[in-house]
Amino acid sequence: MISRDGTVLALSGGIGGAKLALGLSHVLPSGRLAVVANTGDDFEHLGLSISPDIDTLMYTLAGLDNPETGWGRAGETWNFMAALEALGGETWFRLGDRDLATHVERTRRLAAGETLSAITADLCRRLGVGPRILPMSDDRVRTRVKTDEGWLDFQDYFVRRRCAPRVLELSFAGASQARPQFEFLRLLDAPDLRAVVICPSNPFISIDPILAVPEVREALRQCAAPVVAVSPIIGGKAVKGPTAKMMAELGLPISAAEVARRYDGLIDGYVADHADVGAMSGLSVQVAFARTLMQSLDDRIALARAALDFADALQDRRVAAE
Ligand code: FO1
Repeated sequence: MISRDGTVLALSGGIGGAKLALGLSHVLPSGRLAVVANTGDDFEHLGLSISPDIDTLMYTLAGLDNPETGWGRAGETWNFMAALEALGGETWFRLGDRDLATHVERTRRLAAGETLSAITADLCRRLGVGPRILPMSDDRVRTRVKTDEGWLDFQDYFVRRRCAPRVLELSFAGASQARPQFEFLRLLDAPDLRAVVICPSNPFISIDPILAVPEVREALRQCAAPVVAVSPIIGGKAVKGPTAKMMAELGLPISAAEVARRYDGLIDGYVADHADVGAMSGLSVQVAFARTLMQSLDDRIALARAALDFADALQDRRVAAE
């Protein structure tokens, strides 16, 4: 039986996803929120295993995140980068001195045979993160971007090349052999699941990798709880990052409705911004409108509440219709 005090499962990647995850963490008891993190952005760099979307979530939910960049830690120092530069090392991917500890410790524990899930759970415990952060899989999945300059690894495209190359196609290497993280699938099937919230992350590079893991799409379709997605597009523009540019390069209309159409069949509801009130016709899913621009903590909390209220209302309608 779906209940108001059931667990909420959020799917998140990147900075926008972490913002809504923070809002959800303020409106739900820790034990009632689990956030599935995209791991397609992960890569090996300087001999370190780096998981950006896990770390962005972990630092954000721990209140340690750098508010200017959205990634890495607040109050960072950059002695390691400066020393590496002096030695001619690669410094295009910025690793702060405190952030470095996370990568060194994760790399050590992965090499010792621990799973990404176990390491993440322990780092979260040590950093005081209440909600569960679940990698989408403990198997290796890597987003690769086919551009007009050939195939690029994700961070090469996103950071080193600053998303400049034209995107022709995305692939998620390893996804077809990856197993969904064990708790992720169990939660989707749990009778007390209250809702699934797809955060306003970039659908192509943050959410699609999660959906590419076998059984995830089917589990979302079969999910007894309402699945609600929040639009990453406001008034034809992306809030941050390359979503709009990618949509243009992939020949897609840059609109909140287009993203809703891409989730069609997986979601029961879609939260779009008030700016798109006139632009959401012809959709098969129910649409709710809210302020989806998250500038303050209150914005994050209000949007989290709006998404959960909408999911609860969808569930009530389902029950009434039965
Ligand atoms: N993004 C950048 O644009 N420049 C960086 O130098 C950079 C370093 C970095 C270090 C650790 C980390 O967890 C994330 C970092 N990011 C950086 C962000 C990262 O590339 C993106 O957040 C995700 O991969 C896409 O959402």
